[in-house]
Amino acid sequence: MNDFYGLDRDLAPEELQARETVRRFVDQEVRPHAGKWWQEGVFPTHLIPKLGALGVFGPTLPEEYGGAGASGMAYGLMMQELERGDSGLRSFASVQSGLAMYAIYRYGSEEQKRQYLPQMARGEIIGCFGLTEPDAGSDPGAMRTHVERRGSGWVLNGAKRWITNGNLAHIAVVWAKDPEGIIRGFIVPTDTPGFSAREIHTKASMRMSVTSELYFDQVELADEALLPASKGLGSPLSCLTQARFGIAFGAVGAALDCLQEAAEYTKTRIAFGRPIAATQMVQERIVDMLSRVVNMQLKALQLGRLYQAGMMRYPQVSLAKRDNARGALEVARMARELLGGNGISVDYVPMRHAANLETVDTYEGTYEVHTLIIGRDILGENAF
Ligand code: TGC
Ligand code: FAD
Repeated sequence: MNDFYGLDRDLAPEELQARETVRRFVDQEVRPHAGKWWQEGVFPTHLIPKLGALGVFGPTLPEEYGGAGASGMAYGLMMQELERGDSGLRSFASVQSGLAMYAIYRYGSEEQKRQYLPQMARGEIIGCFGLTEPDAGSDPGAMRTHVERRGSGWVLNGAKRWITNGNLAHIAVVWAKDPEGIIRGFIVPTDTPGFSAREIHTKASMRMSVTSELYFDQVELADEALLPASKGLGSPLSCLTQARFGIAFGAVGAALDCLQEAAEYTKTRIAFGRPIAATQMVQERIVDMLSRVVNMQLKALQLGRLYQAGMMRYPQVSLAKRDNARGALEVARMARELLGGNGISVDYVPMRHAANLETVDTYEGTYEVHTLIIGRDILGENAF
């Protein structure tokens, strides 16, 4: 059922190996505890060095920067397995790899890359990525956070909201407008005077993930904090493309976990003297879930191929992120229903995944934002 269309045949041995290694880790170290951690609202920080050793942080980067030179497909499959455990776990890795590390790799100086990336790959330095603000989410170009010149350095003022890993991070990659109104990226060590982070504790979704508000009050930065190659909104948006790619795969993992549990449950749950799996309506529901999963797998796989061929365009990533996040949410809701009353308990996986997927459907560009990115691409009209 996990591979109904035989798609594993298209994967290279090292990609299958990467997936199996992370799958085993998630089965042993995450799934038995995920409901408890989620309910308690804690992120399992003790797993961070192990995740580093598994190679899930920056796997596609060259070895000199701590990566493994892995394929995009291997990266995607690792994200799939992490999200089978919990979206919060995948989110941690997405932000570390696709957002913070990628921003430094793509826009940083050689010194910045050597200073941060190998330690980030090992999980010794944790990063977050501050783009969204209280009044600028879908439209990040409207951000207010800004820098001014002071001597040879910079002074940063403003605030960010909904920042994953904010209270865990040693460094924040912060996007701010320079005196000319151009968006630039800065590496801000979180122990810099004037930086503060406040964790958001009211979430009914992504409870296993740390989400924070960041405040910058006259934060003085050396010129070396600037990511020198960053210039304009396209810089942070290019990082989002990397993370959205991982989400397209991750959503498959959450959906597979729900499908698997629902199928098992319906085979053993007896009502009216027979397993509910032996009723036509339940079978239709399970097949509808499988059909969505296969659609999601096909999109992720083709996106992986485009990534490897260097042909991936960001509207293509938008379609996969949009449809796979929404597809997984629908699968999780259907699974929840099939488990009846048990479906609302964190003793089972669907409700936790469904609640998490509400965030996945929203962050990294909402369903509507991606619809408009794709619409603009194919119709040539900007409808934002
Ligand atoms: P627009 O004119 O579209 O773009 C400005 C420049 O950027 C280029 N560009 C991209 N480049 C690479 N990748 C992308 N995805 C890109 N999207 C746009 C574009 O070609 C242009 O380049 P140039 O050279 O012509 O200047 O700017 P706009 O202001 O119209 O943007 C609109 C929009 C909606 C596309 C964009 O702002 C957007 O994507 N909004 C959604 C914001 C978002 O996704 N935020 C996510 C924050 S991070 C997060 O949620 C992390 S969650 C944790 C986790 O991942 O687990
Ligand atoms: P808004 O932009 O206010 O949107 C509200 C509604 O209006 C949405 O339904 C949207 O689709 C709709 N809308 C907006 N514009 C249009 C339009 N033109 N046409 C039609 N509909 C429209 N951000 C980071 O920078 N870093 C992070 O690490 C990070 N982690 C996150 C973790 C969590 C748990 C959450 C919930 C969010 C996180 N985010 C992060 C922020 C996330 O990216 C934003 O929440 C998201 O981009 C949406 O922005 P918003 O919340 O301001 O909603």
